[in-house]
Amino acid sequence: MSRTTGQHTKTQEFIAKELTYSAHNYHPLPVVLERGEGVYLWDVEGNRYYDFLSGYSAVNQGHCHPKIIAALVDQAQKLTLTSRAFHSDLLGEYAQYITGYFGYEKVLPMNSGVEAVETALKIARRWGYDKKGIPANMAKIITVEGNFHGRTLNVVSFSTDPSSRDGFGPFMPGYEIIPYNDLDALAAALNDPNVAGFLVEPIQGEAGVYVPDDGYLAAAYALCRKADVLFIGDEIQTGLARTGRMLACDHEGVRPDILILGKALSGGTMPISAVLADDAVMLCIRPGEHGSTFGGNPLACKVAIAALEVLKEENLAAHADELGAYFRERLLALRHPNIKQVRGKGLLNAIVIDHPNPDAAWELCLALKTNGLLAKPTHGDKIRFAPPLVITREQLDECIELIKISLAAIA
Ligand code: IF1
Repeated sequence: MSRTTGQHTKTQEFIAKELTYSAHNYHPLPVVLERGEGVYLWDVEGNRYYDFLSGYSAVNQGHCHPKIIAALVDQAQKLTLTSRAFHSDLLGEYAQYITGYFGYEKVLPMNSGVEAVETALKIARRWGYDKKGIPANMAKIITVEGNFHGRTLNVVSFSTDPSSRDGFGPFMPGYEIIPYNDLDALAAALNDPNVAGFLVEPIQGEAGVYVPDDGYLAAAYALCRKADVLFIGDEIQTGLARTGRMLACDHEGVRPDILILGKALSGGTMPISAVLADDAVMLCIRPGEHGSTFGGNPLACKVAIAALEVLKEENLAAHADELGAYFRERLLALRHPNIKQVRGKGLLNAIVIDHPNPDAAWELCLALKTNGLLAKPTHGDKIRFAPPLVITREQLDECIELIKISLAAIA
């Protein structure tokens, strides 16, 4: 069955209804999905696709992973929410499990990724005042150009992406933006005694899978230690086995002072995020000073434990490491004139398109869709390739062929 839209009223009907009643805050590929299983998605026309976006790395375990869905369904029939006004029988169990899993003393459970980022920034500021002695309302956080940490007004206050930031002022003060992958700039910024934290993605996802130089994270961490500044690692997209280690920071042996997780923490079933830190940092937040209605709800606790168990049981970090290297090697071997660069770590990869047509990346994604693979451009000329980590070598080989024949469409 053909995958070209325009000839299918069902797809058009779904898109038209969405355009009529839903905000136009995205420009999706013209495909309407109704089912997912493992690495596959099916659209309303019955076409099957390889998912090479994985919900922006939220579906590392594969769509509708049986173990995660079983945990979800089981708990959903018992108790979904108590609020934190009362205790539940699962928060302590989950908190013990996830802190032991990553080696921290405490977890603060939240829901979306940006809520966890906001939480981490509040914790860092509070630590700055209570423990570092920064004067009231003077705490600064260092962030980097090309960052993406979510879409709240505070977080877009330090975005350098006009489409994330323009038109949403006035912005939150207290942020200094330095170049990414630039240790001299970080060292200079850390001279300010009012700096409480350094917020960074180990690999910049939205910027188009921008991998910093080897040693950058370890050197940045050392500079933060020396300046008594908290290293805040946003592993919402790079964490949970995506880059070939459980955390991207593990490639350099860096243990963030504050670790932020999200996305695949639920296996793509529901919003679950977490902030991890040791007592000296986390206990700066006292009862009643932070929270959220759904943060740490029993359904999320049960689902997150299952999602984390799957990562280890299926050895997904090592699998991503091995297949990611294979994938990049195969892409490079194409020696395609329109592929300027192949970059990434584990199964978080991207190609940079070199083509006179500014819409070439989008057109390539349309051709990929027609050929049965779903991916989306980021920032114009880059296409992120991030399949679920459960993909097999044989499936990857098939996807390389699909990419190859699709490249002919933009040649
Ligand atoms: C969109 C990007 C990816 C993230 C990192 C925090 C968050 C994200 C490193 C916030 C979220 C999502 C958001 C989604 C598209 C997607 C995205 F293109 F926006 F940048 F993955 F690269 N830190 N990323 O990647 O987590 O609140 O969304 O749960 O907003 O368009 P969230």
